[in-house]
Amino acid sequence: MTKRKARIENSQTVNGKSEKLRQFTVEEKDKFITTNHGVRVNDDQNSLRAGERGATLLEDFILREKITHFDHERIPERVVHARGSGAHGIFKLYESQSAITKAGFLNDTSIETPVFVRFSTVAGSRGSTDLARDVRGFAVKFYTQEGNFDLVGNNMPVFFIQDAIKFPDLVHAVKPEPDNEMPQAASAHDTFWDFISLMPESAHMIMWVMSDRALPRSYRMMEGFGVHTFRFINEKGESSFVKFHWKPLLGVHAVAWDEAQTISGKDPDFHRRDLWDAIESGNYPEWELGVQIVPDKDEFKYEFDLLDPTKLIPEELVPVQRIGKMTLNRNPDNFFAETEQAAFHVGHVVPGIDFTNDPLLQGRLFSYTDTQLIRLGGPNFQEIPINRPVVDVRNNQRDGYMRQTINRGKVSYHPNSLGGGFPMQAPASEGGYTSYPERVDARKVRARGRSFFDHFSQARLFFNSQSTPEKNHIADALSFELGKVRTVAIRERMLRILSMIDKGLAADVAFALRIHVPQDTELPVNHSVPADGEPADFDSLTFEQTVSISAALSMSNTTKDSIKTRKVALLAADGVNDESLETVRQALSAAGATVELIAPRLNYILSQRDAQIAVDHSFLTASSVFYDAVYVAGGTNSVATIEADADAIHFLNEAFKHCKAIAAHQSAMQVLEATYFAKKLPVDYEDQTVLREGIVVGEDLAAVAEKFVLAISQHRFWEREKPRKIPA
Ligand code: HDD
Repeated sequence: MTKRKARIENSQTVNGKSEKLRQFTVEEKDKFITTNHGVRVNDDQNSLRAGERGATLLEDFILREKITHFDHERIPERVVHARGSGAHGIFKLYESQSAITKAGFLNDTSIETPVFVRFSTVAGSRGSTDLARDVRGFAVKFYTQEGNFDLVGNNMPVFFIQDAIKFPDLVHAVKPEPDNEMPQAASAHDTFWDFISLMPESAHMIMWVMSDRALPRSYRMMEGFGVHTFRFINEKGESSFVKFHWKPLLGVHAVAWDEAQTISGKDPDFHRRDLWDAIESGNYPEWELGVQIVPDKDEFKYEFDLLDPTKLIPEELVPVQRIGKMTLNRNPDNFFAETEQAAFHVGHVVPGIDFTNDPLLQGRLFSYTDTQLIRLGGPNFQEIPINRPVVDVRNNQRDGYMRQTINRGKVSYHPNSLGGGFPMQAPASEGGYTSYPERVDARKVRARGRSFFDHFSQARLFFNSQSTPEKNHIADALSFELGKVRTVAIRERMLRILSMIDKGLAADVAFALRIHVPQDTELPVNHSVPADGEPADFDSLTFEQTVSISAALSMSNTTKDSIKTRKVALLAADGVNDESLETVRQALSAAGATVELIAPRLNYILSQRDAQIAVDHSFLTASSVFYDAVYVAGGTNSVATIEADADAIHFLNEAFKHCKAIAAHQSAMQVLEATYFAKKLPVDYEDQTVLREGIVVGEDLAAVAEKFVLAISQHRFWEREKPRKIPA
């Protein structure tokens, strides 16, 4: 065993990071208030004055200190991904990956590696809504025994641009417009689509962002991707290419766009709350880490370039192997100290993981440290507790703002003799990082390879792989976004681009905008030029595809076998039939759902048997958009009250509109009949349990519950959306 391996094995701890954070964590219970310098404060209500009605004295060091600290409480928000939520957890490996990587945490199945994860939206400010149509950041910091490895990914496997030099342009275009700072957390405006319509390389990513992937039901129900191709290096120094994936065990699910907009108003913290509540209630979110491995020799095997971040590797070509599981099991103690100050960096790698020449990745390697210098205020941000590795940090870097470490001795240089030569360089056998000695023989150029110029094939692959409702959602999203664009020429340019992806899609959007798909307009030129000359027309740059449909790209093929952690609303009022409420509630809870009772007023309702049943929300504070499904309990008086309550009927109509499972006891049929959708559904509600398009009604409560659980597990009945559109 090498010394490096021994070091890793000897230092296994179960969440060693949480233990280390504890030394920085304070509790105030039974303690006196003190100043920042430890002096106990006798009066925290009154400043020191020259007489009861007199001016405040400059000498009041307690007042001065408190106000000064307050005045400096804010730091710059992240320039992108400002809005986010974090959680602690662990990563556990299933099987050693030593054949392909020497990374210690991917070699030893007995190690539990602590992680800190931050999910985010990209465009909005820190206080913006969670439900914006946007990419989600999925950043994971692994505190490994060989230092920190950060996998700074997104919930989409590709990106808008191929070269980091375009990143500031992309972000300037999508952020609120600079003259009036509108709109907040939205891409539906002129500058974004102006830029996109001039950047054909963004076509594939645009398909993802206009799809329901941009509207996750929960952070816990979205995939994560490292996006770039990275390298794995094994002990022998052999390299393979790797793409990283996170696969959520609850499946990949989304909300409807209309629903997202309502949630944004009713609970802009929807995703943050969902993550927090799930962890607090012990429903720990889980993802499997997947890898797609491409042997070094296959670098040029595919019709797309592995270095192009606007391309994915279809799972049909290279399957995703699931190699371990991440569980998030602890909420942060302090949002600012942990989530806000967490500093991620694609350049934080450990031995066994290395970069490729993807030009987007290469630029990111510069950006992330640089941004922390301004955001966290100086070069010692790695000493902030959340950013510290669990292993020792030893080097000759010194000083700078807010330095915490007290380095002893005279020596802060290497080589030295006065310090005995320490700290010393680590050979690879001792875990010293060595870069993959990739052979490079090239001329310096500002140009892209021709292999980067097929912008439409994978956009088409994505679109063709979607189910019909998913395709409709993409067309609707584009119609919405381009409908908010004021400049007609931008709309037309986008339609021309869409027509390169799918003529039907372009026609649908053109119909909604009531303009024609321009046939003869030139496509926007590529502003980048292939290294070997002028770009030819786009058709000649379209390479033949080996995969035309990829099942993994459609959310309709995701896991739909559980209702764990799904939120279900039970509607009832005084006089509710006890069995009709409790049988369904128990069945849902037993299947892992979170069930909440909603009534016209708060506190409690009285059942038929005179039991006081606790109410979680009234119709005033609840909304259908907070739930995945809704059930109407029976009982004559309860049913009559709910039927007469406009908010309850709106609740049901809205749930129907958003394609959710709806159930009712047979005796509550009249409530359903008061909705818009009763007229739309060709359902025969005879005295039997009916499951059609996600609507379950019946007398037999056990059967209703069983079918309802099945319906909720399907997530949504998108098929009913177009043919049975209702006002709500
Ligand atoms: Fe980035 C933050 C993901 C391209 C520059 N990025 C940031 C975060 C995520 C990503 C998840 C938030 C981290 C956190 O929670 O603190 N970024 C990506 C992905 C990209 C990508 C998946 C493409 C594949 N990013 C990208 C480029 C650049 C940046 C090309 C610059 C050249 N990203 C940044 C940044 C941020 C950032 C400005 C803002 C805050 C931060 O880094 O810490 O440096």
